[in-house]
Amino acid sequence: MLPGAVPWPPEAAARYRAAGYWQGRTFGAMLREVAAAHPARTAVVAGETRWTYAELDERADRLAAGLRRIGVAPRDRVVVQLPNVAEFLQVAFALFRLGAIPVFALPAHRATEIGYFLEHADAAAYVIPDRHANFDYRTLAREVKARRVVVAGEAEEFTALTDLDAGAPAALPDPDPADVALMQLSGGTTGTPKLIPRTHDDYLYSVVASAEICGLTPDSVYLCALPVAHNFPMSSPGVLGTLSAGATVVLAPVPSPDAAFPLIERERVTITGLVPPLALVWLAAAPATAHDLSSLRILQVGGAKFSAEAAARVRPVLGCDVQQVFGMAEGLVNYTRPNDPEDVRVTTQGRPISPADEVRVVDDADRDVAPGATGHLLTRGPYTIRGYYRAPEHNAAAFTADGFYRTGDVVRRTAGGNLVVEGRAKDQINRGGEKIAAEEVENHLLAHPAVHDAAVVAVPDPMLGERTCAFVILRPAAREDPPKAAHLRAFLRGRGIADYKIPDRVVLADAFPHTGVGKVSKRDLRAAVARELTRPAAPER
Ligand code: OOB
Repeated sequence: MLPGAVPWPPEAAARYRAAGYWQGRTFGAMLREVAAAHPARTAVVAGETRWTYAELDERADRLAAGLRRIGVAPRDRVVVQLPNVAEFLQVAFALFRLGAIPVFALPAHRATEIGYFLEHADAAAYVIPDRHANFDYRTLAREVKARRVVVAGEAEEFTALTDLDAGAPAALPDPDPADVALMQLSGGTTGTPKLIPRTHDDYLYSVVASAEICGLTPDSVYLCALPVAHNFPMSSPGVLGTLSAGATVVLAPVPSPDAAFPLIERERVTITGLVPPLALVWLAAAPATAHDLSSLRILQVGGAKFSAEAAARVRPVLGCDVQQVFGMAEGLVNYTRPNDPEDVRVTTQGRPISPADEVRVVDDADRDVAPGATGHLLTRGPYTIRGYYRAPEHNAAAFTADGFYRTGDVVRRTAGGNLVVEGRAKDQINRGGEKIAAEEVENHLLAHPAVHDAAVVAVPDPMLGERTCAFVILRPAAREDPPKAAHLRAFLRGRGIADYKIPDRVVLADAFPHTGVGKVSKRDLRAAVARELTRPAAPER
């Protein structure tokens, strides 16, 4: 196992192997097998690009050899920040084949986040598009210190992906299936995001089992509308599950109905996954669309709580089944099953993938609550990590001594064994599926010379579920001429962080309410925003 990653105890690993969950197969080998069985089937469609399985397989091999030539070695970490383009899959499989480890950043990440990933993972390379969504990633690459930069598109002074893809494929030894295949990012609750190492054995198990749960066959067509780097569209069953089933991946550049509905019609899409706010947008747009959406069988919704009211509208409006997906990049994924009764699919967030997933619902002292009662969700299993990468101190708090991951989610389990998400105990904002660690944004605010203290909390929002509100106490010297909210936002942007982390509201405060032990009471602050929101709106400063 890669140093810095936490292995499963040998006894658990042996059990997962003996039970057949861990198959000793790598992602590179999986693609090889599917390509041999269905060489001419379409693997991926993105814009005008269409690659068969044979083509994707060959492109992955050629790029693996090209990356090896410029010095990327097995176990090297490579930060990959690509949008929904076909090259995403080529790069991912090239790295899997090489045994190098992609660290999947989101297109929204900026210099501070990328700089941190490069440094924390000690990355050998950084892979970017030239431009995407009005942003030039080469400018970002110049800001951060990357050892090598590979560009999908116009490379300027960097290395062009097409140049690496030009030579002959080399025969590379298959990496160890028990070793780390990739790293996902944690939504996080701390000042710095955490990296989640996933092995071939564990991730491939979750991906193949997810494809099975969703009934994928070689005739399925999966539309990847969310950013492919995120764990949900990547693996639940996502693009990797789709490829494992020999089916077709369609990558949408953006998830709006304008972009997605024509693709559903043209490619006869059968399944897609959305976060709740997008599902609401689709539900609003579908009745008036001229596009034929009748091929759609399953609309997955996950990443944040989807209300029962909205879930109940999916079949009448879109003519397909809703599937709720409650997962986390750390591992555990719960699904409602396609043949579950309608009320289970509408009112619950489903049950775990695996019979070997252990789920506990506990009180504040880690004691199991009574059946059906609400408590903290702890989990352990064949595809849930035992630790974040290079984070021993954080791991001691984030996992129990016997290896359960503390999800920070507050849930209850129904008599039928399905989970219902009731809330959250972690200091995180879930902004329509995008996770924001309060502490991270607070630290950036504290860097402003006028800011004495800052507390970031969630505010309920009918569309996004939650938005962010930053409470700020100014230093006495700054109170005469206080900075405007827009100025503080611009300051945060200037710190090089993803746009979704910029607070939606900034409220100046004189003091923060405190809990009994002297910590800032976020609960009272949330109540304060709720009161503020019910007052007639004052113009924001
Ligand atoms: C997915 O993964 P992450 O790592 O971005 O976020 C995980 C957290 C969960 O701990 C929970 O707080 C929240 O997101 N969450 C949900 C939810 N799905 C995720 N909360 C309520 N209802 C749901 N359906 O978000 C993710 C990973 C794989 C599949 C699906 C989602």
